[in-house]
Amino acid sequence: MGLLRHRGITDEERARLPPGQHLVRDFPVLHAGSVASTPLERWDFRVWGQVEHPMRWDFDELRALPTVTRICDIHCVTTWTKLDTTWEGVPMSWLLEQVRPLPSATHVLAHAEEDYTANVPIEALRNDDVMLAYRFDGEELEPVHGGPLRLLVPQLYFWKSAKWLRGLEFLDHDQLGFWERLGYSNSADPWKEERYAF
Ligand SMILES: Nc1nc2c(c(=O)[nH]1)N[C@H]1C(S)=C(S)[C@@H](COP(=O)(O)O)O[C@H]1N2
Ligand SMILES: [Mo]
Repeated sequence: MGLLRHRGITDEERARLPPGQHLVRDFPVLHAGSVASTPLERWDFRVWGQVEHPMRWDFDELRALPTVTRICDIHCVTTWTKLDTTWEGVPMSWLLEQVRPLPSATHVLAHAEEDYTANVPIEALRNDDVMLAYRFDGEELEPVHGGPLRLLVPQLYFWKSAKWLRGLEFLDHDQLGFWERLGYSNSADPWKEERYAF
């Protein structure tokens, strides 16, 4: 057992652990498939579907958009929780103002490299911490953690936070994402311990 494990956990930290979760101090890496490596010259980010203003940004354009920094806790369904993670990127509130979802829009399907997808209700995007994240802990987001860009929806189990994000599709219905089709919970609220659909 490493030194960190002996340091234990404070009452304040314990109170921030959703049911069935344990605290980690490192940053585990989890994904299906391989780390994406699309050259930045060919990289773009698109928003389409049930929106008034579909958008497309290349990498430089995306990096020139307004930014926000947020500190939040993240919870993986495999039971690890990491507290006080610092992220920087484009706030979802700003993006929603730009693209203007149509009244018919109810859900968003996040599209990542290699056909990874994750679905979230639009309401879940309205939380203040939600962003298109490209920096972590004051550094460029590492490729293994989803760089150059990942979705961050920390209120839901972390599989909804798609790494190597390439686009958001606004839908007038719900459509299950990669893990949701494989039996993970659709709603994915860690505080309700919504891990699996069955
Ligand atoms: N593109 C993509 N994003 C993904 C995944 C994946 O397999 N592919 N796995 C999800 C899962 S299950 C978790 S727990 C987090 C892990 O992020 P991390 O490796 O930065 O800790 O990424 C999520 N985003
Ligand atoms: Mo996960």
